Amino acid sequence: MSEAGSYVIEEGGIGVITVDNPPVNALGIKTRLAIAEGFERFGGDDAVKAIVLICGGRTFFAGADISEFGRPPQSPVLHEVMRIIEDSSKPVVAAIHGTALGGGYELSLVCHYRIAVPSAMVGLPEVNLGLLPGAGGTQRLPRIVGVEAALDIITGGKPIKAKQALHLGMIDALAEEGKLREDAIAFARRILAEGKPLLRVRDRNEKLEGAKGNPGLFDDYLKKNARAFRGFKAPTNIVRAIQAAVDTAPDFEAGSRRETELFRELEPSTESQAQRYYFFAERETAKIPDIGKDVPTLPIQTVGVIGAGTMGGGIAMNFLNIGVPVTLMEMSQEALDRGIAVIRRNYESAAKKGRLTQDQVEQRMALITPAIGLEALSQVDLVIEAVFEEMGVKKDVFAKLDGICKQGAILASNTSFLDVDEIAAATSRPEWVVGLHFFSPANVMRLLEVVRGDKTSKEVVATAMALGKKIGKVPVLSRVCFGFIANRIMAKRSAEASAIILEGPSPQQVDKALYDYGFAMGPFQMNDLVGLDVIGRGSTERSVAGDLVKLDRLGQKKNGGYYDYDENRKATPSPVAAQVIADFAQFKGVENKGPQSDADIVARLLYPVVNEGAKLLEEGIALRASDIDVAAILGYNWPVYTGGPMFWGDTIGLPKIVEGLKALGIEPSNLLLEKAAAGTSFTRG
Ligand code: T1G
Repeated sequence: MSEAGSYVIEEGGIGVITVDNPPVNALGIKTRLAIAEGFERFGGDDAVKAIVLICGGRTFFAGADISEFGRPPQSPVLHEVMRIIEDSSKPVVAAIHGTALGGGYELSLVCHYRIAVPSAMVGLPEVNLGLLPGAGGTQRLPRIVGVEAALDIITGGKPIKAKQALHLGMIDALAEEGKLREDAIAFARRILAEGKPLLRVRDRNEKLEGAKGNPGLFDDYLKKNARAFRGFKAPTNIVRAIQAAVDTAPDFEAGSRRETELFRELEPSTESQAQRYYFFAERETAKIPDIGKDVPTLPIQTVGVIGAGTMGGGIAMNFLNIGVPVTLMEMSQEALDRGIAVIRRNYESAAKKGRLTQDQVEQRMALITPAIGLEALSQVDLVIEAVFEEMGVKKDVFAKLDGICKQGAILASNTSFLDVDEIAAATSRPEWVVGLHFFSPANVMRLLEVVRGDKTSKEVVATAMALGKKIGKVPVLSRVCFGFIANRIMAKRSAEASAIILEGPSPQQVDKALYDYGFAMGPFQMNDLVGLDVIGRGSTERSVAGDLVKLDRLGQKKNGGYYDYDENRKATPSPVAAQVIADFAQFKGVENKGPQSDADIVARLLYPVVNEGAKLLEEGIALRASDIDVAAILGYNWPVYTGGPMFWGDTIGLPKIVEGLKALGIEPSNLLLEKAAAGTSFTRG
């Protein structure tokens, strides 16, 4: 008897196979054995006329077991199990709840029918793992939804709600919420009563006909999506696998062989290893060694946000989105009105794009209590301060909050760099003070750095981490240091970028090298976008950016910056900026070393980031290397197919990183030296 399977024959000869393998019924060996046993039992039993395949727990099969990749396969492998189902002479109905994803949805496609509850979602997200649906998804889905829809669904990798899936034909019927088992059994009975011949998805070829003899369709699709697919291998292989389905139809096996070839190209690739690593890394961040599930989290039913500017407004939206009332506080009515108008504008534009209904916009806006003065925050459960980034201002605010807020309120600062312990010391309740560092735009960026002060209590940390997940963020725990995790390591990239352009490489060459590495844009394009007056704010030291600002060159918004811009904001190299850089290099006494290769530029800018990450681990600021990778990927769009700085450093090889740092005159951290010497890694176990 399989550990994860149970088998019951219901009235009318409906054999129900129930698989329950927490947490998500991933198609690991236990799950596969349970399915195989069920078909073993019911296949040969004349009392069974039809079969329902359903899962216990929170979801239908959520895909292949990602942790099994790269390990020797254990029989029965997924393909064997799917063959057993697809060869069934009895109708098989997949009963779907939760998220039937990847191999889970592919497994439902070898069943004859699919029924789902309205809250269910289905999809083929393998592209997010640098893979393609390797269990027939690229061959069967186009046979159901057509080629164009299949191209979007599989390269997009997003889950699809049951109602939309029904419309597309990805499922055949909707069950009543909470009555999946009964409705699936009733559906099976109806199928028997109708007595229709069994039709397998693999034998349906009519939807492929239109694309036959139109190879241009696939090349055009890749061209149209070149920007989105840039640097990723999987999307191209997905398109070619779907093309193979069209070219080989009706020979399903031929298409399936091509799919397997294209899958096998991806599985061992560094990109896919990096994206599979990242999948688990994102889920690891919430695990804090000294704070177990026994530490209670505190109820957060009301929130106060101080500051209704860009950050404060964005922060407030996170809580409004999950139905938590927010007291939004400013010092002047004009600032408050402006902030609330921006929040409304954001929601209205989401409604225009169909992401929200007008009712939802109004419901969220109704949750805002505008307020002038801190006294309005006396009863909230959590206060998040998003005022000017200056220690004196912060300490003054927290000292006042200490006298106003109820006992048991959490006092959080959204500071990006400053010392949370020093802020906490301005209160009589440092154990209730924590950093909640949002990244701008705060209602969009998924990274939330939770900064744990020396005195922050475990309950407050646990509550902050859980709240981060509740508002749809990925919470990464940081101890106190200047810049915490993401800003601190990426400041190294900025510093090296500012230094290297004094030695010869132009801003455009540096930006191109990092763009080709995989960043959405390079540091100088970014600086021009943010604004050179903002970048240099607070710094008294002379810099190229400062010299450009003196010429009233503020970046894209005014007169150009490192680049010149035409009326369409198209960037071109700037002779003025080149002269400013040359003058500054002379002022600093830096000699021009002539041209450098893109590889040298990448090493110069990114090896120091790896080194700084190693220091974060040495100093105990970050809990684990993968947290640093999550922070860089989510906070700075570090290309996910490299795995992030630490995974990438391991890919390059730590001895090479050490050698490169020394050649740059940069002292490698002790931990980096130790690992390089020992031949160990940060992220490879
Ligand atoms: N394999 C192994 N473990 C998995 C897993 C999977 N597919 N999915 C989730 N987990 C673990 C996860 O690590 C966490 O563990 C726990 O389950 C809860 O996950 C052949 C090749 C299903 C929407 O890509 O999208 O099929 O931290 O925190 O927020 O073509 O998990 O508790 O120890 O994410 O409720 C394709 C991946 C695989 C789906 C649930 N499938 N999973 O979200 O919980 S490749 C996927 C998810 C494949 C075939 C191809 C989500 C979820 P722990 P969670 P959640």
